[in-house]
Amino acid sequence: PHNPVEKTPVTILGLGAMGTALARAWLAAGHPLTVWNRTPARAAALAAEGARVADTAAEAVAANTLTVVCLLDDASVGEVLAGTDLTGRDLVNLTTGTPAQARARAEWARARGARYLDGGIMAVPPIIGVPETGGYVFYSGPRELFDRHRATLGVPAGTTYVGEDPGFAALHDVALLSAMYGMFAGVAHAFALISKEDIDPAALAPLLADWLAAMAPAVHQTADRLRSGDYTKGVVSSLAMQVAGTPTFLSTAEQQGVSPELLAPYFELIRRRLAEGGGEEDVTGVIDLLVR
Ligand code: FVH
Repeated sequence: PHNPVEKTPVTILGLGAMGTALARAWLAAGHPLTVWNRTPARAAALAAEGARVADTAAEAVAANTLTVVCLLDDASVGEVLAGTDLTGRDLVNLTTGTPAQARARAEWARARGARYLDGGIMAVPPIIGVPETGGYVFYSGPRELFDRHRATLGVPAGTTYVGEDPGFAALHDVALLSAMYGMFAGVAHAFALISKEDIDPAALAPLLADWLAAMAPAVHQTADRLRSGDYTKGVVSSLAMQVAGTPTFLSTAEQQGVSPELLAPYFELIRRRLAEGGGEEDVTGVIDLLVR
């Protein structure tokens, strides 16, 4: 068995932008590293930095107990691992996918004698290995397996364990990124509104950023209302008031020559909730309308 005072050897399959950043972080921290990539040229720089380059994925997996996979998508994971012997291996899959893909991949790995953790990376390559940037990875799967590799997995980025269900890391990843896209949509609309005016986007930017940061804690109230089932609890801005304000937003968009296509679907949902009697609630009831 591996001496615990030594750094755990790691195998990485996939040397794209993210796999290479992960590899560099482990190399820099002194972990013996074996790498493999479909296009071998991408391994050359890492070899010069001390990584051992395997000729095949099977050879790379055989080299170490811990294998980290960071490939394009779930289909490429299936292709790459198809010819490998996973018996007794600890497989950590950081490839982005759906919760269903993660659950199926966990079962697939278990059937081949491997132990499996799934991960969802909340970071971009330049902040991997730079702890103060706050990048982290969601992990799900067996708690004992996560605890065993926690120190090693914590080298490139922070770690947040979200449960035994192997699909939960992907679900948390997609949930946070979905919220991010909603924010990007609002930001796009805001910049579009000022685009034909003598307003410097750089002057609006800090106002927008501060406003979004001030609004962000509202997610805790939403969680509180969802848990209690009382969507009227502590409501300051009622749904009725908010729906009454929607013509102002739509008219302003029209006056500024801006399409309402990003805002309109949300307004449609809050109007529906109002029509169903949710006027004294806040906007939490929209969640019930979304869940099929
Ligand atoms: N880069 C980012 O900003 C995001 C941040 C959050 C997490 N994602 C996910 O990380 C996975 C890898 O992303 P990446 O940035 O490393 O992606 P690429 O640079 O495009 O590299 C893709 C690697 O996958 C290999 N590959 C693709 N298809 C196959 C295949 N059929 N068989 C074997 N390998 C394959 C590719 O190999 P090659 O093209 O160099 O031969 C790269 O190693 C991803 O899930 C993101 O969603 C990154």
